[in-house]
Amino acid sequence: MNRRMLGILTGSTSAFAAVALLASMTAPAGAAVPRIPPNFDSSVMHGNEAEDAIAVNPANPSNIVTMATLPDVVSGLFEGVSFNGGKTWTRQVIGTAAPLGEICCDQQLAWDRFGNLWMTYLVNTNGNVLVAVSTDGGLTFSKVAEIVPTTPTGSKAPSGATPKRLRPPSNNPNILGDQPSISAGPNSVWVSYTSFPSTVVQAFGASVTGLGTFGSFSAPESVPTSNGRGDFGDTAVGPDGQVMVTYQDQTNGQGGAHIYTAVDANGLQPGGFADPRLLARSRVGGFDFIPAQPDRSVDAEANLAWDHSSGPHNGRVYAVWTQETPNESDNMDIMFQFSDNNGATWSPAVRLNDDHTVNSQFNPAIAVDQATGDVAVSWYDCRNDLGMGGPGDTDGIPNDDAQIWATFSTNGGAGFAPNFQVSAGTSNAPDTGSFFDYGDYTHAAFQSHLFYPAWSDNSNSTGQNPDGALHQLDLFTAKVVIP
Ligand SMILES: [Ca+2]
Ligand SMILES: [Ca+2]
Ligand SMILES: [Ca+2]
Ligand SMILES: [Ca+2]
Repeated sequence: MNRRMLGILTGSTSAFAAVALLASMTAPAGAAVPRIPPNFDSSVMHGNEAEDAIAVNPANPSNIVTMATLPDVVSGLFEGVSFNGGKTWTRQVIGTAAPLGEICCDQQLAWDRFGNLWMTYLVNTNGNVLVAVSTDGGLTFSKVAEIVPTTPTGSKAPSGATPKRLRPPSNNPNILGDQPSISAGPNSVWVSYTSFPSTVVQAFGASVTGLGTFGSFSAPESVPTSNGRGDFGDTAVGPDGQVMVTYQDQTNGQGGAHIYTAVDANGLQPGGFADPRLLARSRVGGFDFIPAQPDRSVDAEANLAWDHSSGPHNGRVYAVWTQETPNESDNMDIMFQFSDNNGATWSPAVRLNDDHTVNSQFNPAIAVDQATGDVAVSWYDCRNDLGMGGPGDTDGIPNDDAQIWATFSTNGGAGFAPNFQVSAGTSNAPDTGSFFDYGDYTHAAFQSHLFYPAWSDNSNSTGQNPDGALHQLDLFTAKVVIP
């Protein structure tokens, strides 16, 4: 019924009208727009913290862990650990040497139901894809896997494909994994990544049976037909252990991309991924430059979240991605779809950002609350930067200042709440003095009605940024209570 409703609403109305109508279904007229939640400066650290990861402990939703790449230093990640929902933090830099390795970048996090916090990352010294696990709420990590990306026979690099990792590995700059992502299901954990130079999407996983109890990681398997045209992917694990990856086929340039999903229906059992299915056609390329990310650029940043909550939408998988309308207009929007049949068919794409501007929304993050089945999405949003001053504009230039906005659905994605502002301040990536801008992605975590978006912020809205005067980025989050 929900999918039929979506079809009707999107069939004959503009995307905006559809979203506005959908929003009105879940928000009675006069419903209060959520107030901006208190913002937490998680990093309070010199230099820029960008490209952020966050996870929340299913067993203790006040235990959150944040991580950021450090583009200004040779190696290491910022890590913040909170046991009180972000009020106070244990802060450290990890991965500057053994045993985790000299971490370069591309860290992502996933917390499983047993309490294991999984992390994937890349190092400066080789092109491998690594996995570490924490069993103490994020305070310490142990390296548990180091996978060597493989190259299928007959592979050929597409013209102009360039790894987008922060820096190439020192020993083999031409053979490497890039853009890894990680996801935990009920009884397994999976990582997918792009293997360069063939730009094939590969995935590997392990069974998980308890806190600190898990099997060996599998050898990487390649997604059929992704060879030569897969990058900027994401990973999700379903309730029955099935695994989905998503990726875009345009690995460079600004022109646009097809976004695909592919499923390994039985996960860790023998048998690999089926042929990919087309999810959407985006006009966002692999390196699509916008005023808010003028040096780093953005990709379509397709991301997945799979409901294994045992609730009414158990088994539904959600996808978000970035559209640009028209091409090279910098009018980026956040699109949303879902599937009830492992990606065989998808609901029509609806636009989640409900602004009336032609400004950029980019780097979407999606998370399912596995306690309730609710779904929430956050993103960087330039809607309030018309270049005319005011709280959304730091410099009189339109569309280059970003805030964080979000929305949520309590009915499986049939309707969404009106968008609400999460960041108290307004950030400007060109002011950071860093080529990395906010990085390639951000993340959000959602557990037991608590939604924690993570983002990079140089507004210094909390007054704690040690480089506030230099407009360098700190890693922020906020605790958003979803009713
Ligand atoms: Ca484009
Ligand atoms: Ca837009
Ligand atoms: Ca501006
Ligand atoms: Ca900083």
